[in-house]
Amino acid sequence: MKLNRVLLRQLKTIVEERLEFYSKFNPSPLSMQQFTDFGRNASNTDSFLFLRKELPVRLANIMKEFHLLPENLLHMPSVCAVRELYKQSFVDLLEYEKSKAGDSQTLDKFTEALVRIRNRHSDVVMTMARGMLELKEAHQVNANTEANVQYFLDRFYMNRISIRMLINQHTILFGEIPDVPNHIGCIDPHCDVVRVIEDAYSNARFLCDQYYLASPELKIRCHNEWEKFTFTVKEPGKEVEKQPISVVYVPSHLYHMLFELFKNSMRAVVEHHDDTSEDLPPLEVLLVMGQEDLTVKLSDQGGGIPRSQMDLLFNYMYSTAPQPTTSGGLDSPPLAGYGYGLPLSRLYARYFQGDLMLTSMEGYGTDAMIYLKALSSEAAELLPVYNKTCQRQYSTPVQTHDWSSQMHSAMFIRPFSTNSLKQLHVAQSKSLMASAAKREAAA
Ligand code: P4A
Repeated sequence: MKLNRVLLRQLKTIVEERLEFYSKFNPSPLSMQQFTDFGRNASNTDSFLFLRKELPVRLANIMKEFHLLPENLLHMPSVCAVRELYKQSFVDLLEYEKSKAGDSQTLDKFTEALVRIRNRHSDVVMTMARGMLELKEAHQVNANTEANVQYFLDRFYMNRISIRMLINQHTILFGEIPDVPNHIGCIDPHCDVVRVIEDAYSNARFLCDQYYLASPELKIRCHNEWEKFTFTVKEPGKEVEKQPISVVYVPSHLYHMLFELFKNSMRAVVEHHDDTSEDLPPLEVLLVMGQEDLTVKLSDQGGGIPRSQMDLLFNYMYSTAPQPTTSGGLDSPPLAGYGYGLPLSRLYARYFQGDLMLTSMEGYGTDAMIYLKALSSEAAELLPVYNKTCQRQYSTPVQTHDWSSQMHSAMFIRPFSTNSLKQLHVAQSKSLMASAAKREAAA
């Protein structure tokens, strides 16, 4: 017995042993408030000491979870490539396990290593999407595999969002790039929500105009329930200057969600009204600050989608369509990206305990809701944990037959072609964001 264990131990490489070790820890979620407190007070060394443990823990937790995926998916070249990246980054971080913390050379090297890791992983979403394509081409994908992939990718991308958040905070606070004034790392403690809405709208509108030669207007309404609770003395007859609705948040995350929703709404509206010369019905945003939630509702009259097809919009397997071979031609729809806009946007919302939901009325239009926590102390990271409960998820079959049904599951029938889901330019969004940033810097 004892000999056996010794042999086993020797067979394992050091990396596998460390992976095992770190995967046994739960990730430590931070709240938005902790991020800002930490960002204001912590030293480079404090941050180093936290991250040299927390990053390996988060990496190890998701690397272990890869093993629960169906065997045939694990053999896809793109999935193998991604796992190699993760292993490499994990090894890179092991170098700092025992290094002396106060040493400024170590701190600089650590920050550089984080930048390298961030760059190494920049294409992971695309590579994993390619892995899904490889799987679809090589194998028949059944409902269980599809459900496992959905479950895994939500957790995998959430883990990735969280790791990038930690790396961004550290490198912005302690690296070479100058900080944005009044921001704490990538967090804006007074993120002006209307500004982000207008920014996302105008960039989506630019793409829409370019592609469809038309775009719907935007109407924004705000309601600040909080104003009732702030005891400012209002002099009669005098205009009380309203504070813009703001929240402690990562503006780029909010932008990402809104940009995605605006593109979808614009597309639906323009395509639904393309046979008439009537004015397009405007998009309507209602922004409400409550005591617990900050809610953004985006309503369009784009014709809506049937209830049965709602889940497909968030389905990774379904949204992964092969790139049309004609792409790049003048008449072809703009590069579709991989169509992960909605599921990823929902993860961004959920990451800090918010959510993103769609409700549609087929024949009329769609309402999209973004919920954010109004209080930074309640906006804690939502992180996947590798444990028994999660392991059970992968082995539980999706279909339980305790309700009568003629169809097995609407989810796994493909009622409309993926080609009908043309998307607006995702590829251009990066350059747009870059030019928006430049404009902001120049202003
Ligand atoms: N109706 N409503 C929406 C779409 C259609 C819609 C749609 C045909 C479907 C796919 C798509 C973009 C739009 C909407 C707002 C949304 C989501 C869907 O937020 O009006 O591309 C994937």
